[in-house]
Amino acid sequence: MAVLSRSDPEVYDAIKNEIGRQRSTLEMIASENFTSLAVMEAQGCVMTNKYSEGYPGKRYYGGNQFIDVTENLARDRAKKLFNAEHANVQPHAGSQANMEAYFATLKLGDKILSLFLPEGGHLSHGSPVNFSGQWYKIVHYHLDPETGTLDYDAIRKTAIAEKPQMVLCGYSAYPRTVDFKAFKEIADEVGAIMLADIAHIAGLCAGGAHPQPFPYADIVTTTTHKTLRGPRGAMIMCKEKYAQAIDKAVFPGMQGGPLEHAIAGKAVCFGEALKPEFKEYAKQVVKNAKALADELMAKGFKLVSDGTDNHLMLVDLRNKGCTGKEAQNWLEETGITANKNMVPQDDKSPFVTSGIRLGTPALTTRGMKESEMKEIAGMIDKIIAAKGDPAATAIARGDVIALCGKHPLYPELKW
Ligand code: DSN
Repeated sequence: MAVLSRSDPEVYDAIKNEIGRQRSTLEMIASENFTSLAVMEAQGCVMTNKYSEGYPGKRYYGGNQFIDVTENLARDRAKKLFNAEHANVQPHAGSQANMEAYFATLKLGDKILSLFLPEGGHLSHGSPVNFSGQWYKIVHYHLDPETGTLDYDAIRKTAIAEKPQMVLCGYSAYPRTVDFKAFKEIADEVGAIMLADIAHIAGLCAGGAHPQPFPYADIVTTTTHKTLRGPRGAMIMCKEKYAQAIDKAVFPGMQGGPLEHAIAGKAVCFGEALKPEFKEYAKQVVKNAKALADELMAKGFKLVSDGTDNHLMLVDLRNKGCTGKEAQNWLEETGITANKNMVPQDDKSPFVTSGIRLGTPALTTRGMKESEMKEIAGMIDKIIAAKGDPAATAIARGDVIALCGKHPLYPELKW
């Protein structure tokens, strides 16, 4: 960043400090990851200079011959990766992808059936403070209070009683495998569209570590930066019969000029995800999550659903005598980054919460395996037990720095 360091030292310093933070902390926010340097090179390129409203071969501006190459590569690779009939790689973010999918297939006021946000759903799945809760009628299904898992019979009964136009599966904090076939059967029974928002698990689906949503889903939305490990952004995939409506909803319906530098980054990410080593990464993410979950449970932590099948787990801290907010702060002081999270039947506010969500994608990208997960579970146990004690925090900080030192963020750069 030689040019930036001279032209804007303030921004340069902030970026340099962020590099230092990422190198010296354990990133356990389940929705975060580290892109490859190739993705970052593609995203930080001259394609940011270009206007390209429209789609490959049908643009409203001239000069798009090379932009078309990268957008076509991104679309074709996405289709191959997820066995999709159609892909639109222009959505800027996950919430926008959902908005565009609803806009393409529903009328304002139509009914969407989705998981309740405090039990693992997402704001854009019908929260009253989000556009989705204001423009559509929302009915929620709930996790089984005993098992903390999806109860497909109960979801089916709610669908039959409520007759939604859309049945939505896809979650921000659900640690178990999603049965897409069961959701499709429920949607078909009530004549609804089935939308799968696979933002969290996309990399696992692509890497063979979680079942794929197609051929069951009608529409699939996803971000590209979580387990999929690409640039920040999103995409929508769908059955051919929805392709035209989806494309129209994205442009000109909701967006203007696509971010073609981000689309170049998406193309590189999808290319990486098609390689055999991505399958190894995806499987290791899940193995690491299981190792971390098992070790935490062995140390007396209560996990929602008693474990995990995917990349994340929800720790219910009520038996540990602390809140999610306190745990997040104590962990952060030692360099372990995680987020407080509501747990089912939580009596605390979303700003306090009774749980923390932990994920393994970013640690896996750094090359960590089951033995490091056990070590990290031990650190988390000691940190929570010490309740912010300064001496214990200092020791844990040293342990985190030592572990980070063994797993460079970008070995190619010796970072
Ligand atoms: N904010 C994301 C997460 O952390 O799960 C979801 O969009």
